[in-house]
Amino acid sequence: MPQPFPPQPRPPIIPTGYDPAADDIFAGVPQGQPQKEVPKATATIRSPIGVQGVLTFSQLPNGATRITGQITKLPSGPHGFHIHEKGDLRNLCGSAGGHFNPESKNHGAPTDAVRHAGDLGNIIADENGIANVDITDQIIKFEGPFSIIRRAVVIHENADDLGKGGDDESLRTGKAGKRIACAIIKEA
Ligand SMILES: [Cu+2]
Ligand SMILES: [Zn+2]
Repeated sequence: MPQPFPPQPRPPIIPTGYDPAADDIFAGVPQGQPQKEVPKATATIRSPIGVQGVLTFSQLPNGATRITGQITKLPSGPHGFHIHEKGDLRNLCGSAGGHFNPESKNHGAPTDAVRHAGDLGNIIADENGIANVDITDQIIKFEGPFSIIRRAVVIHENADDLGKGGDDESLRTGKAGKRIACAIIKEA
């Protein structure tokens, strides 16, 4: 009778890269304290047709900008929502100039690579005319060439077509129609 092979002793399994000296790297680092967003600016929306609200612009730990707030007394439905170039609200927001566009690009959606820095898409008012705004954007900043400080935030009468309207005007403005409310973005 042949003898079965005797069981071989197994070598101990040592994960590669394990270094006992490196297993306490979190000592002394405060745990469970998420970094907070920092409020940087506010804009108090006003309008000849009664649209109003306060927007807060904050900087997130990853460098993105978050815009939150509630706008009331809007016509229900979507409304183009942009940063315009100049902090000048005269002529019913007309003096605020065009969309903030430091790179001379075409108009687009906030998620497009080709967009104006000021292109923040649409806000949507419910049947009671209330829009709860919560937008996080990677492009607009609080300093440098993409700074929105002392520029204008503008709400339009109609929906922004996000540059998909198929004509030149869509690539310039999104054809969102009249400006119905605006505010200057002021450092908090
Ligand atoms: Cu606009
Ligand atoms: Zn635009």
